[in-house]
Amino acid sequence: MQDNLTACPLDCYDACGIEYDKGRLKGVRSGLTHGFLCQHLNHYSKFSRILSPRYRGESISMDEALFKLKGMLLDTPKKEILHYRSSGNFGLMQEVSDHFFASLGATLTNGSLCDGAGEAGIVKGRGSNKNMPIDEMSKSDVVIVWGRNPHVTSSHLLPIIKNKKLIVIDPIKTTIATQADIFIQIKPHCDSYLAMILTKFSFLNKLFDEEYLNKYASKYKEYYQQLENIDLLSTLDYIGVTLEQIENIYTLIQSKKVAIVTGVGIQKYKDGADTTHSIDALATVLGLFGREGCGVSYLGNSKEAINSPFMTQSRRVSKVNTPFNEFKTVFIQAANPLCQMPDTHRVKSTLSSTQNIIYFGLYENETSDVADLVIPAKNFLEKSDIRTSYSHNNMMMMQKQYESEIGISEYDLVSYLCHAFKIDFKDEAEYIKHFMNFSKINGDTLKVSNREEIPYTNGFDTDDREFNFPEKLEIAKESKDGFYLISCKSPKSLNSQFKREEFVYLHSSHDFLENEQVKLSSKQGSVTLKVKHNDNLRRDSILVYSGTMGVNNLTCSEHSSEGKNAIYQENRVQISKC
Ligand SMILES: Nc1nc2c(c(=O)[nH]1)N[C@H]1C(S)=C(S)[C@@H](COP(=O)(O)OP(=O)(O)OC[C@H]3O[C@@H](n4cnc5c(=O)[nH]c(N)nc54)[C@H](O)[C@@H]3O)O[C@H]1N2
Ligand SMILES: Nc1nc2c(c(=O)[nH]1)N[C@H]1C(S)=C(S)[C@@H](COP(=O)(O)OP(=O)(O)OC[C@H]3O[C@@H](n4cnc5c(=O)[nH]c(N)nc54)[C@H](O)[C@@H]3O)O[C@H]1N2
Ligand code: SF4
Ligand SMILES: [Mo]
Repeated sequence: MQDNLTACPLDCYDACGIEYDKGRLKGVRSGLTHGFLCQHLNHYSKFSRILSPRYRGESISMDEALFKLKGMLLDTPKKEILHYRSSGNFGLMQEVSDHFFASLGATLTNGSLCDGAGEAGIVKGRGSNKNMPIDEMSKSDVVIVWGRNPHVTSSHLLPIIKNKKLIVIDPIKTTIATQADIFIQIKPHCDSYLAMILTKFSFLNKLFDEEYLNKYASKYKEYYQQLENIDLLSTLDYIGVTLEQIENIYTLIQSKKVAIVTGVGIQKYKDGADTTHSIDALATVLGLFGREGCGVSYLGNSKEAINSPFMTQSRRVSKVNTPFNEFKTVFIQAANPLCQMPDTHRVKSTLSSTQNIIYFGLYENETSDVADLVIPAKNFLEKSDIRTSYSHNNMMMMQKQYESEIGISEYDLVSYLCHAFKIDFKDEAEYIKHFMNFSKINGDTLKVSNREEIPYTNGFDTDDREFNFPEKLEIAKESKDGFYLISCKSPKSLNSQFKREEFVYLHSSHDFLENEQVKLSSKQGSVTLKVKHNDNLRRDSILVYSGTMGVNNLTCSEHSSEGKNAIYQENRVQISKC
């Protein structure tokens, strides 16, 4: 492998391969990267980063910072130490800090700010979450983009789905929606109803493979019976979809290879698991699993079929409603909880009663602002790592490109701590080799071994290899007041990294002027933002991007009913003039 090759570290579906060329980053020509990167990596060196450690506002040396960190940990009872790590860098070696903190007897986190509700719904039906890899979509005829915004969050999907027939289902007329053969501008939070109606329509019109269903989903008749209780026309009217659109969908997909591409947008609700479960039920009835060019592509488990070499057993608290106040020392790595966790007011107040907040990251933000000890990390070009993706099966070496005086790598920081606390620890190369052992060479790419290229070819991963259909279906017509809050990803930022958004977007027909300051309020709290008009939105929805300062004042820290996930779009929002 050439020394100048590495991979993008960011929490992103694409996991691009990168060539480092005298200070410039270029997307590799081969494979899924197609020779281009997104704007975050094209401008990577322009974003100012934290250059030196500091303690309570004073700049200190790295040696002093490590010594302070050791002192804070020594002075804290083990059960009052919390390790809070998020996904600022997706390298597998980032988990090395879990090894230290778990071995020490500290508390780690579980639950998810991202895809957990959707995953729970998938596991309920299929028994596991094995993803249709995006390369498989080159064989599809029709792609249904259901709550994913590929021009922003997964642009390397675009060359693969170019020239395919497209159906887009999204409350916002996204760029991909403008290119679609059929676009359904669905009412937010209504996707499971649409999935049920589409499934009912398949049954009514005998558009299913009886032999396949008898073998792998034999309870389909019971499911159909339940769907019979759902009134087609009133439900369509409620969700903002016409019968003609449903018929057009079937005209387009009949006898075709169909891929459904979903994202996190559909599951940021209390019942988020029900949505992915209903979409999977539709995919099962249409016979999309285990067939070439067909399937459902969500966020797979990037660590599927890979064992961790690190100690990971520990007491855990939720990442969604973390009780920071129960801890004396909180070590925050690759995360900005003061912006990205739900219910910012709760996060702020519980964090304020801890004694030591340590922030270990690349950029200044709300969390580095309140930290007692700030330790800059090395960026991905300055350290060695290896990564996998949640949308394809490649494993990618992240080779160190140059030495730098700035920051410390996760490995070196943990090496110092393990040494100080006499915890077993191996050479960096040994850990990387451990991960490499879960790969195989396939042409010129390294792939994770033991993953099915076409998942569920021989049935599902449930006990009887059959799909479990949803039970107790109901259409809960909400009559909550206020706007639906859409809080999805911005092209300018990666959550709160890079260039951050500062507006609320809403339809111009409302009584608010462009650039006018408005107060948004929910039952959790409020935030004041400037208005930007966007007529690609429905009139009943407003959009505040992830990473906007104060957006999570509006959201609640309840868990989804299944999957222990944050539910960023559950609360309704009122708007008033300031
Ligand atoms: N540029 C950029 N790229 C990113 C990120 C970023 O912050 N910026 N973040 C990364 C991360 S952490 C993740 S998890 C992925 C997520 O990437 P995506 O899965 O694409 O997630 P979102 O952008 O949150 O939402 C996708 C779409 O869902 C739609 N949506 C919202 N609510 C609903 C609904 O009720 N029903 C339907 N059908 N659609 C709905 C939104 O309008 C949006 O178009 O992106 C990654 N890539
Ligand atoms: N309102 C709303 N809130 C959301 C979302 C939403 O769509 N809307 N999305 C949710 C989702 S899907 C996610 S995944 C979460 C993401 O939440 P976070 O993971 O907290 O996201 P970021 O804001 O990207 O913060 C990542 C941090 O990692 C640090 N970092 C980057 N590289 C490295 C490194 O190599 N080493 C170390 N030590 N640090 C590094 C950077 O300094 C940055 O501050 O946010 C969630 N919050
Ligand atoms: S598209 Fe995603 S993986 Fe590719 S360079 Fe951008 S952030 Fe990195
Ligand atoms: Mo995410």
